[in-house]
Amino acid sequence: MTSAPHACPDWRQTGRPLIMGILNATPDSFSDGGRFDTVERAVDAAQGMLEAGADLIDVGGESTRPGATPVAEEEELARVIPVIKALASRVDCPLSVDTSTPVVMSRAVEAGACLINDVRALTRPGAVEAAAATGASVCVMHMRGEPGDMATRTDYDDVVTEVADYLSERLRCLRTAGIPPERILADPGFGFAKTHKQNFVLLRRLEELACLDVPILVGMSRKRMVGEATGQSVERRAVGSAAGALLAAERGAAVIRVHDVEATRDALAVWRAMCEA
Ligand code: 8Y7
Repeated sequence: MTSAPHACPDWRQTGRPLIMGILNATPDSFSDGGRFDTVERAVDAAQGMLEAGADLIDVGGESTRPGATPVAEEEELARVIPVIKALASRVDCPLSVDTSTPVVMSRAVEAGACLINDVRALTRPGAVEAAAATGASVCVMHMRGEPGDMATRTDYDDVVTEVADYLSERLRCLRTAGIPPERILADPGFGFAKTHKQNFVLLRRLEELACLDVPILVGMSRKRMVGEATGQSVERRAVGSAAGALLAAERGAAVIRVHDVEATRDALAVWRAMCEA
């Protein structure tokens, strides 16, 4: 299949929560297949997620898991750009790039991405300018510190207010840079510098983020908050994650970032059937 890369939708008018499938463009430590192998597997994985009901695919080359080692810019480019190029020509859906690095943002959009998903909310030097210059959509997420130290930075008076205040400041910055409202998403950053309880307070009160006046993206998939609630290991968290997706959808989430697309799609289908009855 060859088709032009997909444009992003207007996130404010999707009419239903969209499912963003997670694609890790990180080398498989058990395989020595090299880059080509990584690209082919990424295309297969993306096609599988689309068949299962994903609306868009998020490609990331840097692990943001707590304690992960940072990836050099050249390495991040080498991981992410070939995968986005391959997906843009062979997979029929909008593509997102999970990065905080300005040059990766520019190159990924050139390669076919229409959304920049930045867990650091465009705080690296030059990131706002680079993102604005691409004309792509952006998702700004709340966190504190860096993946290495964020576990200790969980002192909030009121986590919901403080997350909203932070995001509100970042949104002002995006608007000042000229990024139009239909291209902006915000994310409370489940699991990033939050305790178990704070994550669930954020989920319960997700509707309060409507004050930001931008669509909300959430990512809880397979995270520790789901593991602690269910007692399940990371590979057995699909059901718990789908339950989390449902609770977020009910509280107004516009985009849900997940590993287990089929489980999420079915959970959302049951919720929508109820809504439409
Ligand atoms: C999130 C994310 C991760 C999230 C957004 C993981 C890249 C950790 N989590 N992006 N990225 N929101 N927007 O477990 O919650 O997937 S990485």
